[in-house]
Amino acid sequence: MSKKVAVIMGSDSDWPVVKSACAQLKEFGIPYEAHILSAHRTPAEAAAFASGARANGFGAIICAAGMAAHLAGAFAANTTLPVIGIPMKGGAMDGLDALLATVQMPSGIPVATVALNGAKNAAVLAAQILAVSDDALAAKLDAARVAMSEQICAKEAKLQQDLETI
Ligand code: RP5
Repeated sequence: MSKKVAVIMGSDSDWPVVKSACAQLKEFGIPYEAHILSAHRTPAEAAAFASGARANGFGAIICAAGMAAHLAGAFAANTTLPVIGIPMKGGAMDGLDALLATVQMPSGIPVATVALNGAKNAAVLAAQILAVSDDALAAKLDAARVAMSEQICAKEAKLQQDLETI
């Protein structure tokens, strides 16, 4: 039975961005759960979820939050599963505050932080973490890389064609 990924967001307002992480996990065939849990508004529920995550079959946790973005750090404080933080754009600083709050963790409690609104990369990184012990998933990741490479090669060929028409 493959491990699940937990996709946690601090607010339903994060969902339009976070859903692309769920879509990517689904594309890889990775079981996942998505939940709204807040480090500030539901701290006890967030801590309980993080504390029980390993026993409940999760292998990685994605946490998306904006502004005073303590969600990923609060999860990392309560589990030794890998935690991937998505700092969300928005607010007065347009995400710079969330980026720093997510990435600047104290020594010993890491959060692997992706780009602002980097939901797809969060899912790919979670997949890569699970693929360390899952050869079938590793093969899917390899196939995705090949497909990506082919797409870029096709775009390069089209660019060279367009250049001849200038
Ligand atoms: C964070 O505050 C959430 O993750 C969200 O990105 C931001 C704003 O939340 P709402 O006020 O839209 O619920 O905790």
